[in-house]
Amino acid sequence: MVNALTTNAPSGGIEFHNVLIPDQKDFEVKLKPLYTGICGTDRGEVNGSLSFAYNQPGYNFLVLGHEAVCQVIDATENEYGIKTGDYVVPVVRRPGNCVNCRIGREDNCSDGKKNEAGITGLHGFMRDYFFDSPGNLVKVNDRSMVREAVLTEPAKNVMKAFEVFDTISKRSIYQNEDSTFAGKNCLIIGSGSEAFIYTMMAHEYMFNVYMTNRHTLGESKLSILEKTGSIFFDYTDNVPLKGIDLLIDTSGDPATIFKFVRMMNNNGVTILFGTNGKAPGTQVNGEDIDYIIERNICMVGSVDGAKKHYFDALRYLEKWGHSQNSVINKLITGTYSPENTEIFLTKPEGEIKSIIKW
Ligand code: DN4
Ligand code: BGC
Ligand code: ZN
Repeated sequence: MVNALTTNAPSGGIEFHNVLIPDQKDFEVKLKPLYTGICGTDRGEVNGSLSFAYNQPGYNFLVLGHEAVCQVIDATENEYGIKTGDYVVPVVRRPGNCVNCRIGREDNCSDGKKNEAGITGLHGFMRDYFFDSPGNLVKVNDRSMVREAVLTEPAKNVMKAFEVFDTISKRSIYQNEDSTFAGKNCLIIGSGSEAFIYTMMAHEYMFNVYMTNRHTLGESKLSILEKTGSIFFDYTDNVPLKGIDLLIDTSGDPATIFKFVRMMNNNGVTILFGTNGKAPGTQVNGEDIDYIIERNICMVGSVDGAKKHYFDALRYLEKWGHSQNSVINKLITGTYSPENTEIFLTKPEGEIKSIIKW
């Protein structure tokens, strides 16, 4: 028996209780989650709006949790060098049999037959302990960053999305004559944890970075954003930029996305990342299509990330965490106990990332 936070996917609900999950001792490593993060995906599962979530076969519940940092409490010798006492981040996706899954790119799974811990068909990490295979673990070397390492999972999505951006921007000469992106505009729609991580990565590319939402932000979020060197605007009030070179959406709201697609510069890239199956539609007319075609604008979806993106994410988090104006620890805006299931139902004021301490 193990204490766990569970839902019944895809209909939803949330419970913290003692459940029976036989130990998988054939997996060499026993793990104790230290912190797990809560994101839009978990809330979608709990409120029943994440239609693609499903329980682990053989169970009438699903243990939640795909963002975690764990301590290894028991490991047998393994080729990955994962040892008892190590701090690790478990990967979310587990490969199926398609060609992308077989080459370690289950983030690009071709037939949808992969699993995602805590989301699709596999128990997640929000429980007292679980067993896993060492190949599914990414080691956190910087012990001063163990709490912040809970951001590795959301950050790996951002690393993958920028890899997609790199690939697409090879279509034409996209950078400046001096080979940088300096002076080009990146706009990020939404202001949750993924949006904040996107702003930091966009600065690595030397973009002018803007964030927008349909309302203004509280003082603390604004001050964190300002420290990253980014500019916030409430688009219902005014839009202070003229052209957009890289548009990243974390809202999943079609009307907002198309409002800004119509401001894209030639050869611009729009990355669709936010999911909101319940968002109302918007009208797209022939002029919008002409606008996209005539400017070679690319709209691309990006989901998940591969194991290498977890390593990239950890490297950037360490770099940002040790920088002079670091805001990394401020991205964690609240730490809760697993008994407090209300946190899944209502977003706390000013939330960037809420985490659970186990
Ligand atoms: P989140 O914290 O719920 O962020 C969503 C943000 O979008 C919030 O700041 C919302 O504002 C904002 N928003 C909603 N509607 C609008 C609108 N019409 N105009 C402007 N902003 C709006 O979630 P998260 O940061 O954890 O994740 C962002 C999104 O990406 C979610 O939809 C996730 O499901 C999705 N996601 C995708 C992947 C992937 O593709 C990975 C992780 C997450 P407010 O609520 O603050 O007002 O791999
Ligand atoms: C996770 C991704 C996952 C996606 C869709 C996100 O919250 O970070 O790894 O692929 O949800 O299920
Ligand atoms: Zn997540």
